[in-house]
Amino acid sequence: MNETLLNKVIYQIYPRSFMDSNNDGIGDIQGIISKLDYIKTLEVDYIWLSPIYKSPNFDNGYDISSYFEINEEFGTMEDFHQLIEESKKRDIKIIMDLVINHTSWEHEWFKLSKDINSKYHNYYIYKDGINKSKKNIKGDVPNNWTSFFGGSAWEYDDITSKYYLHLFAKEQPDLNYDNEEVYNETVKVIKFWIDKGVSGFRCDVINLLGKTDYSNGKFKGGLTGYDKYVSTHKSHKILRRLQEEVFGPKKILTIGETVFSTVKDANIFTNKKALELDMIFSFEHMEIDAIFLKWFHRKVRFKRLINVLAKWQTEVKQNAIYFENHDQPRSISRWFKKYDERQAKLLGLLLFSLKGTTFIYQGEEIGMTNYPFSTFDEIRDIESKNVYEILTKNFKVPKKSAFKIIKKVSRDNARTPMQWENELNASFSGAEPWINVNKNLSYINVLNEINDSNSTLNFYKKLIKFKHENNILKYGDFRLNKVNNKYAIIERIYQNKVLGFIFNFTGKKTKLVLDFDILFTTNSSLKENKNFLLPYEGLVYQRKKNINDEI
Ligand code: TEU
Ligand code: CA
Repeated sequence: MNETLLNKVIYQIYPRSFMDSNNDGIGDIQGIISKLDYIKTLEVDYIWLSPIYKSPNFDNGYDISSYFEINEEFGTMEDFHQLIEESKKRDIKIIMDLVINHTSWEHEWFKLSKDINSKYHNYYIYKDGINKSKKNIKGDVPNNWTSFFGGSAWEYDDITSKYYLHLFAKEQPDLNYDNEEVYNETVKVIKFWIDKGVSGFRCDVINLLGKTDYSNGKFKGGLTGYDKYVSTHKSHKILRRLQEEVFGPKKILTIGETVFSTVKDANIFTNKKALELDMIFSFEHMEIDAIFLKWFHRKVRFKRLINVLAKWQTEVKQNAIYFENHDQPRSISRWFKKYDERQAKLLGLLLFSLKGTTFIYQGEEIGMTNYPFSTFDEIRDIESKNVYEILTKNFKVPKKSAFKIIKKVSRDNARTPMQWENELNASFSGAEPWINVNKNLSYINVLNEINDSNSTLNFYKKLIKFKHENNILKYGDFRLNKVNNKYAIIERIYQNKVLGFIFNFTGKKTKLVLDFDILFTTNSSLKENKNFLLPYEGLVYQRKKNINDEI
């Protein structure tokens, strides 16, 4: 366990949607710099930037066409240097997104790879169709693997007459880590950014790097072939090597995005004796509202959510705690229904009650919600578009129903512009933004909340401060004292002291019998001798002894 990380807070920025400095409707680096003072008021320790590298943006930067250049829309390398400098002045460290499972199909390597005699051909994964047919006939693909974005993971290439592998969009060909040269290129990329002053990397789908072999794979969670490429021994080996040779010596923080990982995997990735990654993002708590595939929703049960969180808390030593990021719908819309400030604070308290490094996604701290999409034209995300196409074309789902499925879960829900002020485009940009601003900007915005002492924003600031200062919150063991679909009591225990959190997930006032010291609640107007919980109220208490008492 890396104890220094246990009270750290990381703020994720999706640069495209954070702040636009030059009024072209797209967020950029100067925009981020202009908001560093705001971020400083949150007192977070790190900023994680979603990709800012050169990219044709099929997947908004997760398709990189040059690892050594800044996406022009976001600014220049100069701007990036300035960001590093200005962040340093404010004692905030920068974490970059490292996307090395795949490149863009516009990357120079991929272009050159089309020449089968070039060394770059072996940078990617080209295979013949099973019938070695030159045509992309249905069923002729090299194996049964499917893409995370729907459909086959293989795309036929006319120039080479072969198929290439893409676990994500066809515009994102997978790199071949059986080739030592690819590993070496990756090391160069990482070192380049470390030299620029970057303190850490959030490693995109990092447990998919090593593919065992290219035969047919098994089916799970909507994906075929997962057993051949999810958390394989090859991926573990590559990660241990990167840790030993690159990250470790420079004390670089690594957070792995590890799809389909189990608690067992997590303990392998973060095992101190053979360290691969400092911590990982797990997905299990993101699946509590899904039936089989994330597109098919089931009713949210808080008991299920808390139990999954509890499992990770008790079985994994080093956790990366998050409820939101650029891939997930907004938690408040997802786990509750309509926006309610009390619920935003309740979820904030739940997030901070957990042991580990806490991640906040831009806008989460002000309670931003899903976007009320009304037409398909408003959708920008490649995943949503691909899945819509598959649903309507392959499965003949009526357009209206397909849209209904997509709009709830679309990643675009998290990607609408940051709501700064109740002004044109939420003061994100003077021009029409690349994606619509949420209509609730008039009451959910930073400026409003700065001025309201009882706001979600001010509550988050309090939580971050609490996280930094309270040792029980930092070191304390996790214990689930009570849970059902209406309430939960989480306790953290350290040196015979107990810090407890009570959550009321219901809209009903509830009687409370508690004779411990109440530290604070989600409702700022706390009265002493509190003997009830308000609707959606969360409460923090502390007690000294009898740590085994039930409440
Ligand atoms: O995401 C990986 C991933 O598998 C999912 O989170 C994905 O977004 C989707 O939910 C699958 O149904 C990472 C990035 O966070 C994401 O933005 C990229 O699109 C993806 O990798 C490819 O680089
Ligand atoms: Ca801009």
